[in-house]
Amino acid sequence: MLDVVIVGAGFSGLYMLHKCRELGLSAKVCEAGDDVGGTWYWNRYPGARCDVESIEYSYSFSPELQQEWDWNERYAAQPDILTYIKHAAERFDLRRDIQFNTRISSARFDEAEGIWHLETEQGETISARFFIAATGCLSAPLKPQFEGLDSYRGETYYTGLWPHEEVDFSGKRIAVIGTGSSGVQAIPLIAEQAAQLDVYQRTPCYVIPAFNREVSAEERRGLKARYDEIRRQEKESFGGIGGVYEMNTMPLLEMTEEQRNRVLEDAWARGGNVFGFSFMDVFVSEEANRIVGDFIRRKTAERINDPELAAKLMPRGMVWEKRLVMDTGYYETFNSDNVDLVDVRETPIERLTKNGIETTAGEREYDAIVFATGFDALTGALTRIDIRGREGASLKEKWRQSADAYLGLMVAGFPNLFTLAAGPRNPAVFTNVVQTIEANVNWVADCLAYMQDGGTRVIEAALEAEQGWVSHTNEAAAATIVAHGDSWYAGANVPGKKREFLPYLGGLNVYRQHCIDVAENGYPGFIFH
Ligand code: NA7
Repeated sequence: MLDVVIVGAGFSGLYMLHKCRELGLSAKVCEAGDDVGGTWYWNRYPGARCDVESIEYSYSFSPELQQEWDWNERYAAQPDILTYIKHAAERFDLRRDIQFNTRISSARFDEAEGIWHLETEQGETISARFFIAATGCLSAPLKPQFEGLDSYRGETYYTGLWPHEEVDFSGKRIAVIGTGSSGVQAIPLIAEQAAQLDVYQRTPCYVIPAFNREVSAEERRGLKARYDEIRRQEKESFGGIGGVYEMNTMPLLEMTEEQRNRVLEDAWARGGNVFGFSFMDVFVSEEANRIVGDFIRRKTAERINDPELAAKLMPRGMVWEKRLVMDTGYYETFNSDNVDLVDVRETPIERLTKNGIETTAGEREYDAIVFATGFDALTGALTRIDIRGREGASLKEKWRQSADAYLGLMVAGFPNLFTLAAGPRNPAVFTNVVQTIEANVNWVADCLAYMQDGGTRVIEAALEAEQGWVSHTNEAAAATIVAHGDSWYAGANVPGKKREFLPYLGGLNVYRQHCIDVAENGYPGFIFH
């Protein structure tokens, strides 16, 4: 029997394994894919890249790794991130404890023994004292249930389950359904190959230019020289980013109009999340939110030649109500003759047919349909496993009522199960996720060391503590103006899922410190046996 079984070999699972080894615990990672990488293993669609500066979207726990690795672009592309994760796996000799091609189908906590028994799809049972879910927050792809889905005879692709072989769209008629981050990243590259590309848009997102570029050797040297400072600033920030560029911290509403325009233009010119996290009053002030929204709309309109098309592509809701999207050439793609927009709010999709897609405006034929339709975020990866805690209670059933978790790390009734930046009530999706992962892994490792020292074998979240944390996360969400939208943050994209705002919006800086305080104060809210 193992001390620890970790599910998932992405950023979080790999670091957790490394920490378990440091503690002298026997640990194994079970991974459904045939290699490491997690999100970056599965999401191989054209154009996939991170939207946090790579120098920051990377492990900080090893100064040596930081110094030896070269990020050649501001925002690394998926193949480069995957190469980095593979390098980390080799560098820390992690592969020998990873079992690939192993999808966990169920997990049962044996109360008498204090042991988790995990069952794989192949029928193997893996037992361990601790079950650590490193399953990712956006890792359960959603397949929309269009009528006739199975009758369509052309090729189908899901951005979150992209084939490993190169997909060639040259000369083909393609439909892309979905215009979140994945669609927005993939569309310009698919358009370059396709004879005809139709983009099916339900909700236009706020899209900020990434201004991705190469990072010169000299610039890299400069960044590496101040890595400690960059990491320190990340730790002090709301989103776990901000160390590379100096961000505006002054509320928009306290600026003169001239100042405001200068700061908005300046942040826009630097692009990506520098813009996204430069105006924190968008989270709390409708007026500030409208100013930033109008600014983005003005900039967006300048990028699209046809005003009628621009009107359809224009985002309308609150900024940050859905995740901001970073693009490279997205809107310009619509200026090409071979690209067309289908607004499915105007002409809804009725069904898929043998040859294509039928909307209320008629049928269009395609050689391939790309579904960029998102994920069952924050709960899906865990509820797709039949997880049973005390008295055989089902996690899926519990979360059907309310997706609760204490500190976004443990669930009452499910002893010795930790979730790493993977479940509800955790700030991960509003942050540089690698930083949240490190905060969670370090906390769990410290907790395991505490249990080793104290000779305790079982830890669980007390129900009252969980409810207290859930109330706190609800209050943090209610204190903003962005938590009411139809977003995957609130489960709105999954038919039948309870509508509740799942992430913690209090900021990674506040969250990290709170978790540290809980540990330093002897883990109030946790019960040890
Ligand atoms: P998202 O952001 O959930 O985007 C999914 C897109 O697919 C979004 O535009 C949806 O429209 C659209 N969608 C979903 N179902 C349908 C149906 N049935 N019909 C039409 N359109 C549909 O997922 P992504 O993969 O792009 O990005 C997820 C995160 O991964 C992202 O935030 C980054 O952190 C990385 P909707 O907005 O729901 O109206």
